[in-house]
Amino acid sequence: HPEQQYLDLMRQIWETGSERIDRTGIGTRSICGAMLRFDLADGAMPLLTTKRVYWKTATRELLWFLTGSTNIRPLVLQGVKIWNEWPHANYVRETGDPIGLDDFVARIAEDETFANRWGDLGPVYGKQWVDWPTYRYRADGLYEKGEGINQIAAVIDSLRTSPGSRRHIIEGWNVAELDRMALPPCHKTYQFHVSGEEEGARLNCVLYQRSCDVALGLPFNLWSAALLTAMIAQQTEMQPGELVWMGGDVHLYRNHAHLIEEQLSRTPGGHPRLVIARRPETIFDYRIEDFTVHDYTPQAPISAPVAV
Ligand code: DHF
Ligand code: TMP
Repeated sequence: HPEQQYLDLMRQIWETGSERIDRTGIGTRSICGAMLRFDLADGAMPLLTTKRVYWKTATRELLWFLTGSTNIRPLVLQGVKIWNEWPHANYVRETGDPIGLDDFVARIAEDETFANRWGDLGPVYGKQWVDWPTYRYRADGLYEKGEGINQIAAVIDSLRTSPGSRRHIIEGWNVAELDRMALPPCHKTYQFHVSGEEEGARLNCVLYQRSCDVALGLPFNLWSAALLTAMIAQQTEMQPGELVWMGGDVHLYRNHAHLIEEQLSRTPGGHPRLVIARRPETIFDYRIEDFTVHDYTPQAPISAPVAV
């Protein structure tokens, strides 16, 4: 079963990873470098079955990236909680107001002005993907803001016009803006690759993830990368090919022991398959209702705290 790769990686890190004190102070076991490969043919998805993965939440996050938004408010209004901790921590740190997470999130939902000021994550994925900033140098040596680059639209364009190119890249790691981001991008580089020709063309994707929380983040990251590949394949009239995932610092947090022990005792089952109901005009026109997953009967969810 393709999911066995994930479980093997989890076991390997838990049994052989080196212990380190990380930025969050929780502590991890970590290995350097890992690779997973998944065949996406016929809608096959790397959606874990050994615990329930909230794929609609991950999908809403991906659609939010594609809007270019970096503010958590649109997510909050859809009930998506996965980015709430970072603006909350920032607010408490900057204002000294000891407001709890739930009250902070309620305020983001109710008060748009407050959300504009405190709900933003800085120039993270959404900004870099669809509006990477540029600068135009003037004759006098000063520079002014140029037009932003839509990397998503550019990749779709380059896949259509020169499928054989080795430059189909979406990059999140904008070095000049890292210090303004709540978190520098983890899933930072996507590269697309076309194999086969004409009707048989398949769209493959390599994702490089510099830092990977294997228990909480990776299940979402695999789903989203496969979904983005399927969407771009649909837009460019290709079939989804293979997803190759590569990790840099690949780790498990020490306080995820219960999740890890439980998940490693389970056996994968079933082959979840993605169906996209219609072909929207552009990559920016997908809606959550467009996606369904067949043959997904996961085992029980296993919750664990996210390290902030
Ligand atoms: N920090 C850390 N330490 N790990 C992460 O995975 C992470 N991911 C971020 C931001 N910062 C991060 C964004 N993505 C969850 C999943 C993905 C995610 C953030 C959080 C998460 O908590 N998942 C739970 C609950 C899902 C839900 O409530 O909908 C899960 O069980 O999958
Ligand atoms: P870092 O910036 O110190 O590497 O911390 C980021 C943490 O978040 C790290 O544990 C990796 C994890 N993470 C993921 O695994 N996937 C994601 O999509 C995001 C945003 C974070």
